[in-house]
Amino acid sequence: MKQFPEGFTWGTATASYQIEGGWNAEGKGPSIWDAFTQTPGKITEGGTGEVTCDHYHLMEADVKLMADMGLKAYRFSLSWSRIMPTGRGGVNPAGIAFYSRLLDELAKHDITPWVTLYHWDLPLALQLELDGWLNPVMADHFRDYARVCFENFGDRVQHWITFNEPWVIAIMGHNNGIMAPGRQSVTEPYLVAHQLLRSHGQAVDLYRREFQSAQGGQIGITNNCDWREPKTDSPADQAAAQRALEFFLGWFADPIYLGDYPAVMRERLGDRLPEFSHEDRRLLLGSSDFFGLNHYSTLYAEEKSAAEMDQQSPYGNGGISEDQDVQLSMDPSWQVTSMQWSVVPWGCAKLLQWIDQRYGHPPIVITENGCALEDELIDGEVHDPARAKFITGYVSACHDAIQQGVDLRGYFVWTLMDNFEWACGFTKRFGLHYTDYETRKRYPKDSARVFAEIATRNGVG
Ligand code: GBH
Repeated sequence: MKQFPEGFTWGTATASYQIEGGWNAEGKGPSIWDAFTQTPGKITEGGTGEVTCDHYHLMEADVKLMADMGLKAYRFSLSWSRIMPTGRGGVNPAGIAFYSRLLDELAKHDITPWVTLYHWDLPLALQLELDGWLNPVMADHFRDYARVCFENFGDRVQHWITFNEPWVIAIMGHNNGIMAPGRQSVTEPYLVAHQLLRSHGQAVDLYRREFQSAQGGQIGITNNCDWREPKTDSPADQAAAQRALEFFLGWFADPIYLGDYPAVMRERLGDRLPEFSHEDRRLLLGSSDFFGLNHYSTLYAEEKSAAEMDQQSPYGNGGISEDQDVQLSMDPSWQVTSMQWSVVPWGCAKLLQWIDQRYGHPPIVITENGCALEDELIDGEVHDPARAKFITGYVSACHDAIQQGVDLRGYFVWTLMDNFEWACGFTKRFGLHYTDYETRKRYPKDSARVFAEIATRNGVG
């Protein structure tokens, strides 16, 4: 039996647009995801987040699910346009009241909240009026929104996350356009990433100057990264894998831990990569109290020029591949999930090591890990043995990394319940609870039991 360090955090995670529903309830303004899902052809089978798990109306029951599993930590995100309907100016009292009730409910069940300020659902007004994250003024608006959150919720929140996965916002929102706001450009991703980093810096600076000493919490950012394994041991492939990781995670983590974008990005992108002002750099350096990591998958990386690259390769997810000269691929022996992401637990251990070494042994928290697989509902229970195996495999890899000296502090499984999976709509099943969207009922899964057992064995609950 593997034992984790005392105080290790075990939790589940969700995001506002994926579970809340209540898309226009009680004064909520529209977000870019409300607009995107209503655009024909963007979402598989035309799904939207209008109702999804109806968490906005079933919140108490959902918190009870967590309590029944013995979970002690819950990561969720705030919907900016529920709190500020047009993103700036007026506050919606019903939005504040909702999250306030959620926090009280969690406290009642002794569940520690981890609160993400932004998980992709930008108030639509800010996109229409300001071009969203392309506009440098967004850092001011994000800071003002963060202030509203710290003021109203900070007395009950000890763990803040500014952004979830800026890489997805930049690449999937502004390069391949699969996600809202659906833009397709090779210059915008680098501009957007820059404004996201600046906005993060502003919010952290505000928290530290005006709230941290009184409220005593921690604040950080969550980045996503899949592992890149050199396809062969040739120096060229090793360099390609390293370059791919720097373009993926280094893009966002280097400015925070090392003070600037990776040199390899500067060399290859030239003017397309913005420069930080002296002030931005000062605010960014050291601006994360923990290293938030979402990790799902692994791919091989090999050196290939843009001209030689297989343009049909489905793995466009490594960033803008022409900028990297890296071809991604999969080993035929690897298992894949329903979303075609590979299941490679050792990739998780290797990535944790890479972060540990590059960023000087930071405290790391895995804020998401999980898988989409088909489940079977029999007699009111969901059978998902493959997911239970996935969770056991990745948690073991985390344990290996800790044995090797990595300072891993927590693990959040994605997700608490099946939900709206962005561009994939409702077709994929991820989490701990199967959701029947017709009856809005949730059913327990095998994997939920396995996860709860691991947590309980480690002294939680
Ligand atoms: C997370 O992002 C999101 O934070 C969450 O909202 C979402 O529900 C969850 O994932 C599940 O999708 O095709 O092999 O190249 C995950 C970010 C980026 C991870 C793309 C996997 C592609 C793997 N993902 N990456 S591959």
